[in-house]
Amino acid sequence: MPKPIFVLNGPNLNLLGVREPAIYGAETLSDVRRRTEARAKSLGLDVDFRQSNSEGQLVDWIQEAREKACGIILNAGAYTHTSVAILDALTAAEKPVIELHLSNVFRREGFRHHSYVSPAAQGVICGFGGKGYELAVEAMADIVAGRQAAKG
Ligand code: CA2
Repeated sequence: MPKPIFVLNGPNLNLLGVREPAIYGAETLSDVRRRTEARAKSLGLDVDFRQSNSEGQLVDWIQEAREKACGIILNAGAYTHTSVAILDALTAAEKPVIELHLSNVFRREGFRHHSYVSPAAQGVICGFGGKGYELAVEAMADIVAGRQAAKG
């Protein structure tokens, strides 16, 4: 088994399924975790799924990924739109990164259209709710196996 994919979730995502189902869906973060783990297992991969409301904790986990992960799937939540620290950590990690959002951020407020994460990411998935986590695992499986189709 290769190193796990770190699936990192940022602030307020622990509220999934509890508030604002019209935007983020009815699934809880535990539901999303289960479907992510199942998809990874079906592809022969392992995931390490985490959530924190703290920017520094996310930076620490991204640093940890440099040694312990084969890649990083990151839903940085609102830090996506504010955090140079997370961008710097992702760049330093030298691992494949997929940026992920439940909602289609481009259909929402203008301040969500800019991402500090995107320059460090191989690709971005948004707008597919919890299904996006499965899509991200599939894409990461291809990247890790050297099968990725496009290079940006
Ligand atoms: O669509 C996404 O996944 C976001 O990363 C979610 C962030 C938002 O700031 C980004 O622009 C897009 C917010 C996560 C908050 O999650 C909640 C879930 C349920 C209830 C309230 C907040």
